[in-house]
Amino acid sequence: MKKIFIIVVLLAAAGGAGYVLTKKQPDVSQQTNSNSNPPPAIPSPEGMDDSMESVNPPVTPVNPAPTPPAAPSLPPAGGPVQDDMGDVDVAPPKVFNITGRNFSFSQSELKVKKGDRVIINFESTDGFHDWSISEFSVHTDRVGAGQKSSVEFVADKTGTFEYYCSVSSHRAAGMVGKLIVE
Ligand SMILES: [Cu+2]
Repeated sequence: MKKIFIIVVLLAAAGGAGYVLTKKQPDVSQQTNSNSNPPPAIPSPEGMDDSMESVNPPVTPVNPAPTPPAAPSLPPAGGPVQDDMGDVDVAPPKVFNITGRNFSFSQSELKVKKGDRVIINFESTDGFHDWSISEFSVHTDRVGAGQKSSVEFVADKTGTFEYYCSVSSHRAAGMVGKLIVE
């Protein structure tokens, strides 16, 4: 009984070992392949000397770096130039489109700021009228129904001023409005 048991154990062991060996072989070959890679890496340390030498030259480029800080100072210099342009010439005028008829204006109150350039685009829709304001010595042409006339002036003083139609007794008839300069 013992002999048979031992034989069975040996056969099983041999079969198991053979199975393990066949399974391991491919693994071993793969490991050897991966192990063969490191050797080529050995020459790289020799290349290290070359790379080390090349590292030294880059030290000089580091000095030019301080120049960029000088660049940021330039944009502030450009800023004031834009401000000068914006303040003087670019301020848009205040434009009002007003119509007149017997006997009123389409708007009875206009508001602007002192120093504003004011443009009045006046059109008569009914009758013969104009748009006048004595304090600024300006008025549009007198125009009939369907006709237009414009006038431009600078509101160079503050206050509330009456604009009116200067034709006949239209002002007394109520063809008036208020220009408020703040
Ligand atoms: Cu009128």
